Amino acid sequence: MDESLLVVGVIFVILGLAGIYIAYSGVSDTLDNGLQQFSGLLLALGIAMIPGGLLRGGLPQLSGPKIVAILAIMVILVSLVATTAALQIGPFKKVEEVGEVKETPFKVIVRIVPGSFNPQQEENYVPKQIRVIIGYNSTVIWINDDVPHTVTSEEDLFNSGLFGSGQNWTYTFSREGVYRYHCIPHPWMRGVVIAEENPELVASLRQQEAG
Ligand SMILES: [Cu+2]
Repeated sequence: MDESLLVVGVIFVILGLAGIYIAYSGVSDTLDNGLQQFSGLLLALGIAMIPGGLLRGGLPQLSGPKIVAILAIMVILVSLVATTAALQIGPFKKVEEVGEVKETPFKVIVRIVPGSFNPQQEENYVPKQIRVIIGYNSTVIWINDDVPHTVTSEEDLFNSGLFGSGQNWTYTFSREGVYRYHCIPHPWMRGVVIAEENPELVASLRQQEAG
């Protein structure tokens, strides 16, 4: 057994896991990507080192306080990972599927009217407020007839990026909620999508499609 290799491996695993959990806890948006990659690398290195450390020079003798301590640490780490996986928290948190859902049979159009770039003009997103039924008409198409604009969620749930005159951007809402949005270059442009459930309506639509 090569104790120093084993200890370094365990330390790498601890640091790697800590980094991954910190990155997924949402402490810092800007750090996240780099931290995730670096931590993943540390974790992989650590995991590769542990068997090397354990097995170098013959099978380990499972006695002595050091090996017991290292085994205890590994048991704690494995249970931590298993618990968070079971609870679906931290890195196991499910990714929101908003935006990856199928377009609905009916669609609602919001126009970005000419002159929207002008803060003095009241009309920009027309209509400013819409109500949609999830699965029925919750696919919304923004059609731009003006200079480039964005459709950007106040809560970072969606962002069209800039799209120019004559272009459009489509987004399908799949969960109930009040979705406020604005335009990044022209923050006075504001709109809201109210998405509601109506299971009866969606069910009758399915029946029509089937029949
Ligand atoms: Cu704009």
